[in-house]
Amino acid sequence: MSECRLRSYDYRRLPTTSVIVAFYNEAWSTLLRTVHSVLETAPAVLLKELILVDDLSDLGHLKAPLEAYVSRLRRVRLIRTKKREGLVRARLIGATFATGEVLTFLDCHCECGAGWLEPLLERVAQDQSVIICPVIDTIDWNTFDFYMQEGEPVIGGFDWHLTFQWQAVPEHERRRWKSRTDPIRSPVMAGGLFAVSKKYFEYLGTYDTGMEVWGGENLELSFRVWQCGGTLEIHPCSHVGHVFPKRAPYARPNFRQNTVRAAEVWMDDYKEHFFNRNPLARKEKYGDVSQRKLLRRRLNCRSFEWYLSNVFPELRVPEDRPGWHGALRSLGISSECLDYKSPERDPTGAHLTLFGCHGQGGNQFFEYTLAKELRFSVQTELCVMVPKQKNHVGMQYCPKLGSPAPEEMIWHFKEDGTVYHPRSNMCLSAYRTAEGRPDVEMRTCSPGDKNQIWRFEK
Ligand code: LR7
Ligand code: MN
Repeated sequence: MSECRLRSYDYRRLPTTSVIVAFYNEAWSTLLRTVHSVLETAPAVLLKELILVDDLSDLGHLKAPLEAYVSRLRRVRLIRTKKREGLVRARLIGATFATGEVLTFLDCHCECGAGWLEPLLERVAQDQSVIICPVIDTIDWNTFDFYMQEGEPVIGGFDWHLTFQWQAVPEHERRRWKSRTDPIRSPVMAGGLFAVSKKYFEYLGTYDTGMEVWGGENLELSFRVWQCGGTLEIHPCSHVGHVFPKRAPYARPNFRQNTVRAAEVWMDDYKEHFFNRNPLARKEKYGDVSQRKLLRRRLNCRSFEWYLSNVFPELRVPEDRPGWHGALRSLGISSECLDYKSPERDPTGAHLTLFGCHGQGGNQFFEYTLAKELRFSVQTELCVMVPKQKNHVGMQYCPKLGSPAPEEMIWHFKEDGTVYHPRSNMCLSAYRTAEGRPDVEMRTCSPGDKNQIWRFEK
């Protein structure tokens, strides 16, 4: 943004930083591109060192060749872990070698935009309790084209499945700004790219070292900083590109376990909404979190309820009334449950079908609300509906928070298990297509027809 280019920084007033990059089996080119882009963009007076942490990679080029290469670079240190630590502990090991006042974490396949570092350091200097992230631009994994986020950046959010997602800046946040270059508050961070005062990071309890390999730590740190009195922001004047690979280069088996640890420590009773949607998470062995709970008490942190109403009011809290949420099993074709098919998976645009009940929530989790909607909420809130003059079943964005649902989205889920749609005067029915595939459509209600009986099950 032109406003960003006009800003100038007094380096003598900015804190120094150590950039920490943990990596596991990264390609030579992307790793080195990250290193050189930091060295070329970070002002030498601000960059104490760049710490590379090899998390026990086994690729040959990361052994002697990498060591020889970085030994020629000033300010770059290469540290190797003795066992596979996972990104959380690998980053923390890197941090123990940091001599800068601010820790700046990056993934190992990044390219820093001109002037990315100064706004981050300036923000930490202004307020020690801010965790500040750059805008994350996309580097295409295939062509390595750089896609810059133009204009207003997106911020971090999540749904009740606890999957991270980007979202638009809400109106109340925009009203808070004085200029387009103000930092933007974000409910959560993507995870990999941020700067934080070393002292404050330690005060906050760094990371949950019980988290393995990949995943969950970004939500955990985000909840923690907000609930324990700090702030999480994105600086619109700081841009860093990140390669979003087509496929993860390593297995990520601990994702769910890590997420459960975050939920157990920070979400209070709201964690139930997550567990309802992810029954496997409820059964997950997540280890000991007593130290993290102790930390939460010691820092006198706020409740998740406070977080929801003050930091993320856009997130609708589900009702999840007993007996009115879960998988919707058909009595007629009893192996089958109502199943959401994303636009990528269903080019017909119906988005709703039957699929073998798998008991794992996800695409089969629906919620019947007091407002008589049938809601599906992965990423966005979708409501089951019947388009005017049609007997097919579809999905559409639910009404905005606080607005009533239009007639097309109103259902009477009766005690006898029929799901009646008053607007069309028809009932939700299971049936088999000509090819014998189970599917759903709207049909005239016929009492006693098992194909029109549905049961919520956990
Ligand atoms: O066992 C491991 N040891 C490591 O050192 C596993 C990974 N790592 C390193 C890895 O080499 C990389 O440098 O840790 C870093 C992150 O791993 P990625 O790049 O495979 O993760 P990602 O980019 O797919 O995932 C995002 O979510 C992760 C959740 O654990 C981390 O927070 C990542 O840092 C994070 N990346 C970003 O925020 C960049 C923007 C992506 C988005 C959205
Ligand atoms: Mn990454």
